Amino acid sequence: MQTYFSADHALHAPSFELHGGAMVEPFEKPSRIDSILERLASRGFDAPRAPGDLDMAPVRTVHDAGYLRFLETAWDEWNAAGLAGDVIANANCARRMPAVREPRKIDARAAYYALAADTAITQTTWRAATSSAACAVAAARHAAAGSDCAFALCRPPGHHAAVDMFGGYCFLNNTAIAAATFRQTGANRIAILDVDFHHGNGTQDIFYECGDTLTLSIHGHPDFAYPYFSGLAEETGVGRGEGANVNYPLPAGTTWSTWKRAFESCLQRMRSFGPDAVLVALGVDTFEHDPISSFALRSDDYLRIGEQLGSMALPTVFCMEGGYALESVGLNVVNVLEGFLNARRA
Ligand code: SP5
Ligand code: ZN
Repeated sequence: MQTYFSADHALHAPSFELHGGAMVEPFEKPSRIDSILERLASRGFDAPRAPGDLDMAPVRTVHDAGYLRFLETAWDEWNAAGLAGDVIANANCARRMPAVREPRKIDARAAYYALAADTAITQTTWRAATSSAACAVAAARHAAAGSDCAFALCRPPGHHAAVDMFGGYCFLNNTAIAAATFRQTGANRIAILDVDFHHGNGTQDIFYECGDTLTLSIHGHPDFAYPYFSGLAEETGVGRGEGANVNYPLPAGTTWSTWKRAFESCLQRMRSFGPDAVLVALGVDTFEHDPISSFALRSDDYLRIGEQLGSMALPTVFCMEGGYALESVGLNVVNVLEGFLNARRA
């Protein structure tokens, strides 16, 4: 399994995160990646390859043009306006506000494009976000070119990034960009399975009216879990996308036996959809010791996830999402990949 990885991920390293009424060290930080790289090496995986420069064509099919302009220039404009530190929204479009459109001033535009205040944009965030998406593009190309599978070690993550919103530590939706890349190579039907603890609201948003992309997400119920305002089972898609979005909101404390039932239902839905390729939004913040999440999967459970995905026998690209238990994130991620390869070899 080839890994794609860019050292430029480390260019995104905000100095704080607003969390539970305090400014804390961000949970989503560069050292998460070191733990995964170390584990890949110690388990004998091929050395990671750097992706080339990001091809913006698939990105433009996924994200709004004004949003991309904003992301690229936000910090410079913020700084030029004399604002302190990094770009962080202190307002959002909220219920019944009638003037939802892009305003003019940079702090107002940050509020327009942000879905939450947990995510800051630094001077070099754009470079990190594009390097992350480039890993997803390179992995999709590698899998489409006949190697069948690849691991995009994306950072920052992507699944909360919607057509025109950033937040949840995400800026560009890497799995959606990988799907657009697969489409450039002729794949038509694509399944995106999101196993991160948090609902993949961005991926759902991007493909909500699309019937050729099956989006599935297993996550903490929005009654208690971020991002709170999406992820219910009744969100099934609209128009041509009706029936092509599937949500599995699960209770706090969910262990393998419950999680596995939702997962097997996903695999069943994917089989009947008949995808040409599978993308996995691989978050391991479902781990029992994750500091910001509340499921209780164990390290061995990730082997089982990988095995079942491998048994689907479809071109598969894994894109890294969340997972914040630094001491175990490498083990858990690599367990998924090893389980996958074991099933493929069997
Ligand atoms: C990619 C990804 O995993 N993004 C997650 C973003 C979550 N940001 C806000 C989390 C708020 C969690 N509060 C939980 C309190 C636990 N003590
Ligand atoms: Zn997550």
